[in-house]
Amino acid sequence: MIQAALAAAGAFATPGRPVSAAPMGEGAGHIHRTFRVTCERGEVALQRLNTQVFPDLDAVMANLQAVTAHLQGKGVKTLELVPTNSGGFLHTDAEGVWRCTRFIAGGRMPLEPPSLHDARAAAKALGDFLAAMADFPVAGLRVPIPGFHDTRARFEAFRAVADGSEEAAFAFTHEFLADALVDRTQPIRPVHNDTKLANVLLEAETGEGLCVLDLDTVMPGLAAHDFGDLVRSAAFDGGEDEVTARLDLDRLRALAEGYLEGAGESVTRAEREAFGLGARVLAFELGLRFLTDHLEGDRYFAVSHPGQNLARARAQFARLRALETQADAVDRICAGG
Ligand code: GN1
Ligand code: MG
Repeated sequence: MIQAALAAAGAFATPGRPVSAAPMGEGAGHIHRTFRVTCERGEVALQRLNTQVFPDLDAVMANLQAVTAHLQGKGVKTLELVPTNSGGFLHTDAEGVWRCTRFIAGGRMPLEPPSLHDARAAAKALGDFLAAMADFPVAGLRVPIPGFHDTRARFEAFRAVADGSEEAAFAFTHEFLADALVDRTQPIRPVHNDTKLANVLLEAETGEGLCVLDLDTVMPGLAAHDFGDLVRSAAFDGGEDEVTARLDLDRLRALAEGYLEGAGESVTRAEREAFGLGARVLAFELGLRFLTDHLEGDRYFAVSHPGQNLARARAQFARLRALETQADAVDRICAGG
């Protein structure tokens, strides 16, 4: 795959000839394969795109170009596409479809689990993103993955393959969450939709937010989806497939303060008041998605060993349980109170 990445990099207008490639963000991204490619006069990030998950690459690329242009116009640091030598932004070869962006120097991933400082900085970067996208016309966004955060549809997909396991039984007791975010007075707006901590880059020197990554799922949605996904990923100790689910309320507060500081006036009170619920719904929804994928034979999320998606599902359900046990405090903190 390294050789394939190097060969594919040669099709892009890189800063000099590509010299070496190394996998990047391994274990963090479950969908595309990403490589850091060193060229004669600089570095790029090269991705082999997952066309099963994103069959409509036209929509993905149209959104990416429009969103990055919008952010650049506001002076917000964002991904910069590197064109191919023949002019477009995608290169197709026998290995698949490739995309290239400039390597963002001077960045680092947030600590795992995040320190209070990293949690606040990453959350602020995501809040800034919401605010910067607030005046982007929502109707101008294409929808590469329909129903991405349609929790009811995710539940029905689970129901169709459900087994008699303890995890499935737990999911059935929480069916009410499938419709919980519907019928609230929240605006449909441009949101990121995949706000896990690993999708934010911090400045290596200062630890402040540097760039929000992974813009492939920017679509119409709810602020509660973005805030909820951040909480389900960042407010707990333990990795995504570890069942230890200690909810850190101080970190939750840092996430809420950072996010609300970034989002500022662009977030309404009704939106804020749904943030705690958003965290529970997103933990539930992702648990359902992992469990469904496990029952379907790991067709969607990349796994390093059999049973990993089941472990990931258990971990999300454990997080949901922890969020429910302390729901009053969670709701108050998430709403900024
Ligand atoms: C996937 O692309 P990546 O790895 O950042 C998934 C998200 C999940 C996340 C869980 C397109 O995100 O929805 O929350 O895994 N992205 C897609 O780690 O399905
Ligand atoms: Mg993603």
